[in-house]
Amino acid sequence: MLKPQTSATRELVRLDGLWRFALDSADVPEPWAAPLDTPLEAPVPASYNDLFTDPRIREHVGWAWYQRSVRVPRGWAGDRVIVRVDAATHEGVVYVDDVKVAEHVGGYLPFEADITEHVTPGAEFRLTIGVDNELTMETIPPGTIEVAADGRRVQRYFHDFYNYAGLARSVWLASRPAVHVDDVTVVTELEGTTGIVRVDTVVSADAAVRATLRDASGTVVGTADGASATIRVADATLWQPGAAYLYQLTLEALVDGEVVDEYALPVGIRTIEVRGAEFLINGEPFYFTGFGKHEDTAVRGKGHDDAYLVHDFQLMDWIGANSFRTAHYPYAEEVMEFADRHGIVVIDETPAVGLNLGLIGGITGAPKLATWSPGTIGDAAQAAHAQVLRELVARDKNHPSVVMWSITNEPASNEEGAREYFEPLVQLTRELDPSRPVTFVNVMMAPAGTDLVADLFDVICLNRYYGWYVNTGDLAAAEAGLETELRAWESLYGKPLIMTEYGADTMPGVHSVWDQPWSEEYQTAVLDMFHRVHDRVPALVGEQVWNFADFQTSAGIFRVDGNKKGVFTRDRKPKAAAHALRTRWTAMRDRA
Ligand code: BDP
Repeated sequence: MLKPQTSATRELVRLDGLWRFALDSADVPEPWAAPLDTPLEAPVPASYNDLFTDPRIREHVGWAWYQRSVRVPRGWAGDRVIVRVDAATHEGVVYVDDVKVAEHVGGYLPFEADITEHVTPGAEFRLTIGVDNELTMETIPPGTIEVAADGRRVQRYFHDFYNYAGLARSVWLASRPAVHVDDVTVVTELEGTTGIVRVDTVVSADAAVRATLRDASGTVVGTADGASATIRVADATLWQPGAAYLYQLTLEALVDGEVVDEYALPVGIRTIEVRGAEFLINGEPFYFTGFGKHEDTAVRGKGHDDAYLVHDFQLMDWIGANSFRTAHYPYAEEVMEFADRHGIVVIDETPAVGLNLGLIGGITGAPKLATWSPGTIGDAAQAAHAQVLRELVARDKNHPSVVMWSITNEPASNEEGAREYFEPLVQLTRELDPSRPVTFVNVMMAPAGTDLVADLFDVICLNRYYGWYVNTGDLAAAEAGLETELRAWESLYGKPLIMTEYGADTMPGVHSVWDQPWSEEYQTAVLDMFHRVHDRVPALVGEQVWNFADFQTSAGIFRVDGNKKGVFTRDRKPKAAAHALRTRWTAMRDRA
């Protein structure tokens, strides 16, 4: 599904702003059927949880309703009218007046509906969007719902970030010609200095296709006719990490020689290859520096915000980072486009996090459950996971910044059944996109030798907490343990390894001359210890610190108003470790 845009043949209205808002209630069985009778208004885009002071809203489990009236521009007569929801977490339903027009499961990917038959150009309609935040053993990510003694439903989940819900990204009203460009897949290759741009276009009906490629100054560098086209660009300027260059591809659908639709797409010419234990971008070994991030800010929750987008990328540039992972779900498309324009490399991750039921054991006394079984993560979750992969690749396949798919974070890859679960999903990812490597993020409890799936992947990502969850405060033991483990991965697989998480919770302002957990000095010392080991292990081709910034989690005694492993605070102030990272990474950047 293509992102809506304005073009010579398309128009777009952003429906962001304040919407009427109400939690689902037995008193109003059909909230879409009339104007919502509610004192509450909620901004779109934003998660709703932290907006209101009422704890029943913050901890609500189930449906919530957003509603506003929308006028269809009168000039849209003759065109199709589309409603597009960039994300509804975790399930969405859309009504136009009394008619249900769309349903979608999966909280971090877009969906749309053609509402032409239900609206009139020039007239208003009532747009109601329901969002359901429930996580079950059939959803990705998974969760369970418990009923408390007082009858309240309580959502439990196995991942370490708050279950923010709502309309956290934009909602759009779009026009599109009846005969239109429906999809396009762009793959680039290099022959010497010539860029090869392969363009596969899908049109909605019988129409001819014309593709035109322009350079950044607008000069036409190639054209091609047909749904399957190849454009050769002599002396191509490459899309490079830290030096983005984008061509502009314009696709036209033609009927009887007349242009009926136009759709434009930025194109970065670059190649990705895994060779032995190296990760190559444009044929050159690439070393990832940067972070696992989150979409997380105060008040907005996971609500997309262009100011934070710009500021976060500024801080990543300041610190010398060249990459990030979209931990632990697909991010807003604005983020991906920004990375395209600014040459930041992205590991694009699905929301398949928390597929590891053993992790809920420990001192809570909860029984350890088998992760891969019919009653836990079974066929239904696997089908949901496959659907998320289809939608993620469909959405993000044309971003030059995306260099690899991460299909899951920290699954129970050491438990029986893991291979049966993952093998078809890896296969599916390769079919959906043969042009990019596929990875998964391995958890510390499944080291080389006990992990059952790592050989299925091109690159092995590791989250390791030596010096924090193990060898706490003992960095000598931590250093030895880390090196032994990395050497084992290196010799067993001979594939590139990336340290996708390492770090330590840190309260800004806590200081110590000793190796004292939670102090700013200790966070720096843990990172320094990892870096000494990274520099000794050739197969290690990247380091992404956990996390870019502090972020909110569910309530728990291991967290202090959220996870404090940020190198920046939640409001983006640097902790001491930020300066140490800056010294290392800017020096690496200057050498590259
Ligand atoms: C890893 C998870 C990440 C957590 C982190 C932590 O991948 O989501 O936030 O550990 O404990 O297990 O800080």
